[in-house]
Amino acid sequence: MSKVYSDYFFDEPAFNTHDGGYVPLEVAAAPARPLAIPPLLKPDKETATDLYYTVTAQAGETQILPGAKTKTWGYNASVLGQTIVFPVGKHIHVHLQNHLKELTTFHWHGLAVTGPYVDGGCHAPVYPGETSDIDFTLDQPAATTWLHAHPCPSTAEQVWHGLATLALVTDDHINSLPLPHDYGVNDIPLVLQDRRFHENNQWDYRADYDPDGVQGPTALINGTVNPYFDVTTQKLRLRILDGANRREWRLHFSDDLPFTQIAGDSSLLAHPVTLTHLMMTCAERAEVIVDFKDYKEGDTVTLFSDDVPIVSFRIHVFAPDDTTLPADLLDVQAPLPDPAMPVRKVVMSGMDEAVAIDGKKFNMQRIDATQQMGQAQYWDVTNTNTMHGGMVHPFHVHGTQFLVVSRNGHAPYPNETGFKDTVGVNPGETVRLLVRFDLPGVYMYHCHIIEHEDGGMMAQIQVIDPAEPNKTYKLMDMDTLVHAFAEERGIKPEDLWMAGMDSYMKMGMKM
Ligand SMILES: [Cu+2]
Repeated sequence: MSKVYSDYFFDEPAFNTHDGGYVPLEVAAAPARPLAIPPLLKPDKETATDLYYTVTAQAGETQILPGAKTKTWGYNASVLGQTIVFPVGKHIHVHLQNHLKELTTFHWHGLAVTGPYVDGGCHAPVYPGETSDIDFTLDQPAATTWLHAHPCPSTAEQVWHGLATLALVTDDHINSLPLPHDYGVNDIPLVLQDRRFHENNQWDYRADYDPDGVQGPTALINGTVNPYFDVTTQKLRLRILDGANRREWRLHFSDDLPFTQIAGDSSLLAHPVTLTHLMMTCAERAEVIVDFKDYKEGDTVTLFSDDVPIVSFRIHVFAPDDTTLPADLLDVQAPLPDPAMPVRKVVMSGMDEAVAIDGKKFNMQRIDATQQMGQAQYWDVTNTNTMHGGMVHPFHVHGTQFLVVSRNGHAPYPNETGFKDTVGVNPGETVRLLVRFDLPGVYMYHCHIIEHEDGGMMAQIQVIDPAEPNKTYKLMDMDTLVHAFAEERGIKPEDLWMAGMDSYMKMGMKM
């Protein structure tokens, strides 16, 4: 057997468990329920070349705990959403509908699509009752990506309400591999989130607000508290998303059962990696294969985060499965950077309200950097926040899939051999990335502790198509958004509370 890694790789003193404001997970008191499996979203129409979907942001109520239903938001669902499948090469059309009472945006986290409108960041609001149509054709490796709301500075609150769902990019290569492919049976999404339930089983974002990231003591997996899954195959493929606003998940199974990671955020890994422990930072994805060959009907295998059980896998009769993973999963083609190109430096600093990128808070109207389309460049991303042990900032770039080249000059972690779009950066660390954008547009890059991005730990880059070097984009501004949110809520703009605004005001800065 190949090497089995048994550590979390990240710096232990920076784990969120050491935060002053850390909210530990609690063992769920609610009765066990079957794990909710988000249904696959049915296309409106499909031809040999084109695929049409409608995605609706909507409010609803969800029976999460016994008793009162919880008021939640979702995509084509009362909470979270339906899972969307995007085959590479097909021309995809998505009709976006906003049935909420406030504006939202539809951000495709991990998709290589043009910015800033199709990408769906803050520049692409869809107002209540309105619709928008986008279309794109993907040319990227198969991956587990996701859709979430991204309206500044209310991304964190909207995701907290439930606006997050998976989008699976598929291609012929991944479909040809001997992997579990039966969605809902042996190919299982696990969206990891945490919430605090207040009176009447409701969520209260403002009551729980923390500028370093909102947490709750109750783990929700695909929106299910205390879930179990009935295992009917020897092997499971788990597509895990850290969909929490702030929480890190340190995952391990009972019996320290080893599992094999096959994919990260944006592609398969170059080679499978066998682990007993896996830490995920916000917005990261991991696909792992779990082999239950040593278990029998009636056994239960438990998935833990730290020492709290979060999912029970109840083992049933299964047929023997002796398939083996290929030693090489993906031929990772690293783009060649121009040696004359300077290394881009990006500094993530601060904590609480003081968070910033390169000493500045985000401004929607300001372009912080430019890069030529198709040209690979090294980015050195540094986390200077080392006070009290510091914290890991998960750094995300829209519109690209990058490679992790090094961490403080050393090799990246063994499970960072594929393409990624989010990377956890330890305090005092510089992570070198190799970044190439293949499409033009304006793209945001930011910390994915969502309260940090709302609080201004975000910047934007314009990717320039040499064929259209002077192209400009209409960029949203905070005044327009604040007035729209206030009008939608029927209040004066000065009475509006939105999480990120506090961080600007406490620092005496204008958004
Ligand atoms: Cu951060």
